[in-house]
Amino acid sequence: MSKVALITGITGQDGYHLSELLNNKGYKVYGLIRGQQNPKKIIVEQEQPYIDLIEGDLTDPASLVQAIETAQPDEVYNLAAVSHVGYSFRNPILTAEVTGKGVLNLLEAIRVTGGEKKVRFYQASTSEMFGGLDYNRPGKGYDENALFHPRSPYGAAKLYGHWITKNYRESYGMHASCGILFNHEGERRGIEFVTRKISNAVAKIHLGLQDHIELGNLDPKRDWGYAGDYVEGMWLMLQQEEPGDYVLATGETHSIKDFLELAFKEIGVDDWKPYVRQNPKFMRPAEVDILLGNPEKAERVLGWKRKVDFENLVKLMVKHDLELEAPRIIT
Ligand code: NAP
Ligand code: G4F
Repeated sequence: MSKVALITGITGQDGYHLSELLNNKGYKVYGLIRGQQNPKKIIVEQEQPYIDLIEGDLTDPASLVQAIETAQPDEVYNLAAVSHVGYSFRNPILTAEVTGKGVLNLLEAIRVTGGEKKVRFYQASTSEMFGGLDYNRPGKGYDENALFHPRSPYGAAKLYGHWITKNYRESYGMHASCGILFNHEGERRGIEFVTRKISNAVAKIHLGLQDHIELGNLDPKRDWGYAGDYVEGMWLMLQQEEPGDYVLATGETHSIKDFLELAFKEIGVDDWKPYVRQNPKFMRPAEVDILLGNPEKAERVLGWKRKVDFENLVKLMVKHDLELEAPRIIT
C-alpha cells in the first residue's frame, strides 16, 4: 500500500518540489487549492497530473476537515502561508489569520477527525522567527535552541504556528515536527522574492527587455539554499520514529550585493551598480539584517545535507530565467 500525503500550499515553490519528491517515492499526493478561480490550478493540473486537488483554505476550518476526510492522509505537510515578509507588514491581520491561526485550524481538523495518533504532521517554520537580532554566537549560526525575536507580522504569526504545533505534539502525542528552514530559492521561487526578482531582471536586461532593476535594502544577509534540497529534509523529518524540530540551512551567509554580483557576472557584466536603483517602496519598517543557520542536528540525525551551493544556485536561477524570457523577444 502506497503512503498518502496531503500538501497545503501546493501551488507554491515548495509545494511543487515536495509533490515531485513524494510522487517519485510512490506516494499518492493530494494538494489543497484555494479560491474559486485560482489561475495556478490549471498549471498544476498540466504539469503534475498525478496530484489530486482538493478545494480548501487555511482560514476555513470546515474545508480542512473535509480535506482530511477525503484524503485520509498518512502525512500532512503544511506549506500554505502568507509567506512574503513585506506583504505581511501591509496585511498583518490576514497574515495572522492564515500563517498563524491557519496552523491551528489544520491541527484541529486532524484531531477532530481522529487523526492525531495516525497522521504525521510537518509545519513550515522559518528562520524569520529568529529575527537577526540576538545574534550572539557569530560564526555558529542559529540552531534549534536559539532565541526567537520575530521582526515582522509574518515572523510573529509563524512563531504562533511553531508553538501550537509543539503544543499538539506535547498535549495529544501527535507526530508533529517543525522544520525551521532558512531561505531556499530556485527556478520556482515567486517573482516577489529578492533572488528571483534579481535573476529575472538580469535575464531581461541581457535580452534587452528592461534596462534596470529597483530594489530596497541591499545590505541584509541571508543563508540561501536550493529548494529542491530542502523538501528532502521535510520528508526525512516525518520518517523519524520521534517528532522533533530541525534547522535546515547551508551554514553560509551572503548579502544581496553578493547575489547581484554573481547574477550579473552570468551575463558578462562586472559592475552591477549602473543597473540597480534603490526604491524606498521596497524597504521594510523593520529589517532582519543577518540570517545564518546551523544545520548540525539535521545533518547528524536526519543525514540531510544541502547539495547546491550559493554560486550554483545563482547560476541555475539566471540560466532558467534566460531560457524563460528569450521567447518573449519580438524579432
Ligand atoms: P509560496 O511559494 O509563497 O507558497 C505559499 C502557498 O500558500 C501558495 O500555494 C498559496 O496559494 C498558499 N496559500 C496562501 N494563503 C492560503 C490560504 N489562505 N489557504 C490555503 N493556501 C494558501 O511559499 P514557499 O516558498 O513555497 O514556502 C512554503 C512554506 O514554507 C511557507 O509556509 C513559507 O512561509 C515557509 N518558508 C519558506 C521559506 C523559503 O525560503 N521559501 C523559508 C522558511 C519557511 P495561492 O497560490 O493560491 O496563493
Ligand atoms: O527575498 P525576501 O523577500 O525574503 P525574506 O524576507 O528573507 O523571507 C523569505 O525567507 C524567509 C526565511 O528566512 C521565509 F520564511 C519567507 O517566507 C520568505 O520566503 O527578502 C530578502 C531580503 C530582505 O532583507 C529584503 O528587505 O531582501 C531584501 N530586499 C531588498 N530589495 C528585497 C528587495 N526583498 C524583496 N522581496 N524585494 C526587493 O525589492
